[in-house]
Amino acid sequence: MARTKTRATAATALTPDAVRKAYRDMLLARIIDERQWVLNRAGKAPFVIPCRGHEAAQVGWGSALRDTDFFLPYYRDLGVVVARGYTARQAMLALLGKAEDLTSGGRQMPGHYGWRERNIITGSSPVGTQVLHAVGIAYASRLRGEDSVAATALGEGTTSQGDFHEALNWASIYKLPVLFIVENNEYAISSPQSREMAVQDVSERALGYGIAGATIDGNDYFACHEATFQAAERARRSEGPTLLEFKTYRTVPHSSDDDDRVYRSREEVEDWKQKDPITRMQAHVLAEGILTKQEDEALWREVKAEVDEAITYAEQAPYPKVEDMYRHVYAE
Ligand SMILES: Cc1ncc(C[n+]2csc(CCOP(=O)(O)OP(=O)(O)O)c2C)c(N)n1
Ligand SMILES: [Mg+2]
Repeated sequence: MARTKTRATAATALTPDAVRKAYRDMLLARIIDERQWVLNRAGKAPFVIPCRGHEAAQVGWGSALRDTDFFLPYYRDLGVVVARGYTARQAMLALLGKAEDLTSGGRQMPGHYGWRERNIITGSSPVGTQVLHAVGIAYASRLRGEDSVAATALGEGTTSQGDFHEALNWASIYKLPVLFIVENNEYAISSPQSREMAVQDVSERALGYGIAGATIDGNDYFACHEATFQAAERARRSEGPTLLEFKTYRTVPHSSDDDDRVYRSREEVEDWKQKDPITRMQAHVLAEGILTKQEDEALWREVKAEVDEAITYAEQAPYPKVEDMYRHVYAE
């Protein structure tokens, strides 16, 4: 199937309410992210893996699917889980390893999102394992005669792992209802894309498997949402998997343990900050009259207050009890 390249904003039939929610989710992910970083620098949170810069891509794909679909995000995908209903409180409880943490009762590293009720499947720390899990889940949906789609995300560096190629091969042979979503931020920690692969666009890899592939402007919420929605509809019609590449950039280091000054220039980072997905969405909602300037300012205050409250709540929440150490480890 042909590979397409989309860089323009797609015309979508989203209601003003849906656009407002998407903007709010992007903003919530951003503010949670910024505050988590501060908590790390203050010595309160051991490890943070930021979503900053990826919000349009993440909320874009996270909001384009149905409740009955399956979500296999990767560690950077805070925006995806926020779009599925994950709250600031849940994010802070997980970050601080508190007992009430929804994803693992305070046991997992931050960024390992799992939420059974919302069909969010937790990932493992070796990159790319979720891609194979998504294919297995899509195959199971097919065998059960359901019309659900499994969507998984990964970084562009992870497309050089064997798991990714095995997953695409199998999914393409059986035309499984699975979406492979690559959030291409040009780096795998310190390795630039040119050291990860010899192709310009990750979507070129779709050709080798005979499946649909597209490169999308990953800082454009509407383009990411539309591409995901259309790919999911094709999958539901048994037309096979799609490899979507969302070109974006993380404007901060890989993790709280990384120093990006050693491998990329400040000019490059500043250049990408000028293309910030939230500023772009904000310009859209104001220009379209979806929010007035006053309503926008009120929204930012509301979201910041929500995150402040979540931090206070999570800091006061109890840690898991020692007696609970083996819960969820052995059958009970
Ligand atoms: C199999 C494996 N190799 C290496 C690592 C260490 N590691 C964690 S994240 C990462 C970079 C992945 O880059 P990319 O796929 O582009 O995603 P990004 O972090 O840029 O979003 C690496 C090498 C790992 N977790 N698992
Ligand atoms: Mg990357």
